[in-house]
Amino acid sequence: MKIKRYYQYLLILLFTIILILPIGLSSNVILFTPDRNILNTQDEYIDITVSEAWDLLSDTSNGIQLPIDVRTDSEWVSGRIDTPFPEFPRHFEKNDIVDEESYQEFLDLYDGSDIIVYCKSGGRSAASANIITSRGFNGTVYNMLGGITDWNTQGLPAKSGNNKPSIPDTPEGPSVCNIGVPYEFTTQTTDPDDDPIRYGWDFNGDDYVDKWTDYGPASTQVSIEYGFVSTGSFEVSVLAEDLVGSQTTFSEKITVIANTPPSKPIIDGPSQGEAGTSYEYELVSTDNQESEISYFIEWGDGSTDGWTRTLPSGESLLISHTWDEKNNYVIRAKARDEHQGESEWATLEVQMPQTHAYPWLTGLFDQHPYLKQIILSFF
Ligand SMILES: [Ca+2]
Ligand SMILES: [Ca+2]
Ligand SMILES: [Ca+2]
Repeated sequence: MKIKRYYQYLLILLFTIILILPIGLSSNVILFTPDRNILNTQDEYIDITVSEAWDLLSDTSNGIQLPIDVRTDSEWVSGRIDTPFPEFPRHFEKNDIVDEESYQEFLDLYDGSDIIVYCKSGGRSAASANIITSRGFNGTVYNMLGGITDWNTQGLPAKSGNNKPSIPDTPEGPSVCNIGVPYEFTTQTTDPDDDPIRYGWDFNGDDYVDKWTDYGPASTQVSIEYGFVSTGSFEVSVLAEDLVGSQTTFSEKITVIANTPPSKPIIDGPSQGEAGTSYEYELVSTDNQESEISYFIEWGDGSTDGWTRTLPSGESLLISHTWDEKNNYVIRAKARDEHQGESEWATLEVQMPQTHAYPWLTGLFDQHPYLKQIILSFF
């Protein structure tokens, strides 16, 4: 009975803790900013001064905030705030935030981020912040009071006008790729304004960007991974775009062959025999690009013949080998096409249970294979 009561107390204690815990937590959830009396929740935005914005944007240890300029295109190009990477300014016009269709684009870019909207003097940014928060944005929304006008008055860093980045360096990357495998391509460029840059890659020579990198600092080597999905010969080039949206033309092109390696070879030949006797094996593989094929064979006894001469796709290679010691061996063979695409390894197990003691027997056995079976059965 005593033990039962002990458990009852324990249960009551547990329930009490479970009941009290959320009350304790919820008292921390509602945060007040006493000086401005604004609730810090996701359906309200927070007004901040330009120097508060600068403190947030010049320091990544207080989190990453993305400044978003909501003024018109021409205002944005003529001048903008200058904050260090990765908290550099982006442009998304207020009218495109109001429009429900283009607002989806805004969400694709910024939902889940903490953002600081700004405009010329704070009117359009407040309206934008209001719309963003009313539409269920994930992340904290700050509105920069006084806009870029206050920012400039306070002497905070800004940039005016814009110059195009330089055409990116000719891409560096492999000249042959096996399809379905990602390969790395790299380039870099400079920007006269030292703006953050993103790179648009064209992987099929049609002068349309197939893949963009994220924005990164200028004058830094940037790589991208790409795997070709079909075979053929492709021209690869790259362009650069700075944060203002100014684009270069495409770089010089490099040619990449997208290849498939030959099929895993078929090894055909005896799987039993005797040491000291030479046996002949037939190897065959095919290649989708009808490439000439070379073979590499390991005989399982530590010896190899290296890469063989090349043969047309689908044509058999005849090659023979003698194992000196009686043992079980695994023959391994792979095929390679003229683009250095290598197949998987094929294997064949061979048993050499007998030493070749009487050479004259070989000739006899060749003529009468059943004799060999009979004699071997005695051992
Ligand atoms: Ca920050
Ligand atoms: Ca620029
Ligand atoms: Ca393209």
